[in-house]
Amino acid sequence: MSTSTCGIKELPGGTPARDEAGPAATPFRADGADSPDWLLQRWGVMLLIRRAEEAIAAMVEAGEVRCPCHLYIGQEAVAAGVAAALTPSDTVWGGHRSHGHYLAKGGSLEKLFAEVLGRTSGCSGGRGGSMHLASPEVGIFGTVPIVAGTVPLAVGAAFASRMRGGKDVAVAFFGDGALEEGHLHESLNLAAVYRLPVLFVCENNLYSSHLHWSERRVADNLDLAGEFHSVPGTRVDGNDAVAVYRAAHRAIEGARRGEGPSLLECRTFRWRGHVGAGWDTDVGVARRGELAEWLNRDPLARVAERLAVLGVHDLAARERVVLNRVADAVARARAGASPDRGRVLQHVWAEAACAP
Ligand SMILES: Cc1ncc(C[n+]2csc(CCOP(=O)(O)OP(=O)(O)O)c2C)c(N)n1
Ligand SMILES: [Mg+2]
Repeated sequence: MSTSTCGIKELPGGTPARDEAGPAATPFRADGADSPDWLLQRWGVMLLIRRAEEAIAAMVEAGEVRCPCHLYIGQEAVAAGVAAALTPSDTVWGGHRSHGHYLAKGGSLEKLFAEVLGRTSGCSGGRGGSMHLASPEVGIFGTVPIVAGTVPLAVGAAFASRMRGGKDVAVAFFGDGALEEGHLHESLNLAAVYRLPVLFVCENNLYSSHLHWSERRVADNLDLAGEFHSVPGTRVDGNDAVAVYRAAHRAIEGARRGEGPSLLECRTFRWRGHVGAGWDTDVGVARRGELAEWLNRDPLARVAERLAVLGVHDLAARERVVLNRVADAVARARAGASPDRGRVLQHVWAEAACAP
């Protein structure tokens, strides 16, 4: 086996192992996901995520945002592709790198900026910051920085959906590092035993902080992580929104029909450092030089290429609309109030625990 510079192990002869990798690898098909409208809509979601995060990066660099921010830039096709397969009442659960999941599921842009700026108008009242996003009204039940922390909660939500006799599916987004947490495997098993409607989405960006997967594992086989627990897994090119959507749609509709959980390993790469606005480094440690190749696999450019083949070339006006939306939302978020210091213990203790 060899490892390509983009970090995907290749079989002899250059075939990527269990991967649909490679620009434009997904064939055009006569389904909704190859209509200009669908592609424009997904491109718009990905662009919103990217421009929103660039705005956050600028505020981090300026010292205006003080909470740790883990940027999603480069991974947008995963959130946008999966969200396209979800209904408003399906639930989404995330981790420390979840701005994209929040926006793709329909979370308010202004409330995201307000949250990272620590304003009371933030989606968690300005108390949570970048890593604690919630917006139950659009199905975002929580993002939590404890690695894999929300995965059992997604299984619980799927259990609740089953007990209510509903059709809602829960989606747990987590990274490749999260698959090293024991309770993630307990979650896979419980979901399989009860055939729960949950999709486990592993965003394998090849690194856990600055540690490459090959420093943490013997084999490149995260798509098989559920197999021992009887949860089927699929590896998909995570920079291809169409491929992600098709795989997620298949799994989610199966879960709705009562066929149980599945796991999607989406191969992707973050462009920025593990935390903060810098490019490619974590605590001063640079990665292995893969970034240049992954910049060429830009998920936005790949949708734009598909649109061009369908005759849609000029995206500039749409780009301006998104930029203006982001600028307006930042301005409104900045104008919000900071939390009152006297209320710092509010929401910390339950009433009964405080009672004499
Ligand atoms: C239980 C736990 N252990 C360790 C950490 C410190 N930590 C924060 S992010 C991270 C890396 C997670 O990597 P991965 O799951 O691949 O997600 P990525 O950052 O690549 O999106 C670690 C180890 C933590 N927050 N929680
Ligand atoms: Mg990772």
